[in-house]
Amino acid sequence: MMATKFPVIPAVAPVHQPERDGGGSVVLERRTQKTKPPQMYQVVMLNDDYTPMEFVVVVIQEFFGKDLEAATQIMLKIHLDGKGICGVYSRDVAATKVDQVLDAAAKAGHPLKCISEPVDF
Ligand code: TYC
Repeated sequence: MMATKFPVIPAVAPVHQPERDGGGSVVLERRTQKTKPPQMYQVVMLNDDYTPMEFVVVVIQEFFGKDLEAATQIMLKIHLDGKGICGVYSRDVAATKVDQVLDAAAKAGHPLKCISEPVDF
């Protein structure tokens, strides 16, 4: 006996098919980017009239990983402009750097201050 020629209809239709671009390639669906890079924080050191320059240079070397020359340049910028950026970090690391600087300054009896703030503040 001959098979009947009824069209075969799938019981469940596919929900999504990748689009074809006509050239034999599969075009993946474009999705909008959902993740942003994390906000970064800059540690800003403030000038004062009392903290010795040498102490500031040592602190910048010790806590911000700068060599003597780079630390001296940052210190002089702070001295001349009133403030300067010592480094840029994730929020937690920046907060730890601020704590370390304030702690070292307080222990040495200097009024040196620094803050962290979002980059593009
Ligand atoms: N202005 C200070 C002085 O003349 C030096 C200094 C530099 C202090 C940078 C703080 O963040 C500072 N001794």
